[in-house]
Amino acid sequence: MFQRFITTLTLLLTTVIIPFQLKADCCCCSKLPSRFGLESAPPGMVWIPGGEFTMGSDSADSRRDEKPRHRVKVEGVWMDATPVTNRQFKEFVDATGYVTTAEKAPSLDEIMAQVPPGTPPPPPEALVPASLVFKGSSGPVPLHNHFIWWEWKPGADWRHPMGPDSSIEGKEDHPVVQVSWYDAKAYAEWAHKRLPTEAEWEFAAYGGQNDITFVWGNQSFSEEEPQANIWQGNFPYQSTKPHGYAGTTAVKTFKANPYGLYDMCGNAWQWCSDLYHVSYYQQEKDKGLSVNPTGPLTSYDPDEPYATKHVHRGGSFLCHDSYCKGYRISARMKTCPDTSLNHLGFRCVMTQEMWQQEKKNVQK
Ligand SMILES: [Cu+2]
Repeated sequence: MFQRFITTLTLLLTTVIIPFQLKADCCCCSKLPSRFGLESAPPGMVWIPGGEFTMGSDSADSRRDEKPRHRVKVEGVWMDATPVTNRQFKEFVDATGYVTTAEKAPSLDEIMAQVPPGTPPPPPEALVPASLVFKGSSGPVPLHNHFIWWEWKPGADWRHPMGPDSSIEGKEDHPVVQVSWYDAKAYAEWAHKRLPTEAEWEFAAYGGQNDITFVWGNQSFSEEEPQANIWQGNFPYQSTKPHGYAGTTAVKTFKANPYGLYDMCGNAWQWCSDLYHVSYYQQEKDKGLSVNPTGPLTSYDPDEPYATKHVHRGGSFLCHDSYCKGYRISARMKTCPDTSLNHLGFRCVMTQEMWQQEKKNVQK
């Protein structure tokens, strides 16, 4: 159940990574009364018209999983104009008492039932609520091992994104981070929305201009006049940004794309509903035009072949050209659904049908 422990186990035991089957723990019920009034658009959401586009990239920067480019058609959908903020997530937690994955201690039995016989148990101090926090490095490091700059930190959660001594005070309008895929999904259900599919997300990020590399166009990132909150300086040890490398910025700090979407690039990664499979795009291309794709049926990441992962998109304040260039529109990233990190959040979508239903509920 606790995929996030793959990381811990990898760190602590340097052991074999094993598959965990994950169950969604849903806290919500879709038959709640409408949370909306009679507005003509769902509050805080913008209409993404839908259409046909070319998904993926075969540019020199693109990775294996972005290829091949293939044709996709998506239906129009309402999308949150910004990532879900700390303020919004708090409303959800206050209303439901929801406890996020990072706030729950994993059980030793659950872990041991899922590791190969003979695997030594993790030390008891690892079996506490904890999450992954970026710690950087003190100097240049090889960029192929991300365990160097991430730390499993007890007490890190959405209210304490960098660990127990940190807080979100003054960050009410920052994207919520340290939320697992399950947490994001639970929020979406409570809000009568859902997570976007990867195709919906990418279509929306283009803002109607399918031939661009970055949300702002084709010009490279400018350190002098930054177009988004990504890493500036030398990754992962030296940030030249005035606010240091510690984090997120308030949503809407940078310009919206033509659809009115903010933070589709940098700041915090955003969970999508799809599972991750490295050859998914090839499967999609083989099918011909793909209509409203919802992702592969199984997950496969060659980096961690036994892990089940979901996709997230958009890049974060940690993205840099020297490492991932993950802030390109077509860039894909993947994480286990019960893992949370201090650079990973989400936004939601709502179909026209869901919105019509909300309005009917109000009229009743
Ligand atoms: Cu990145």
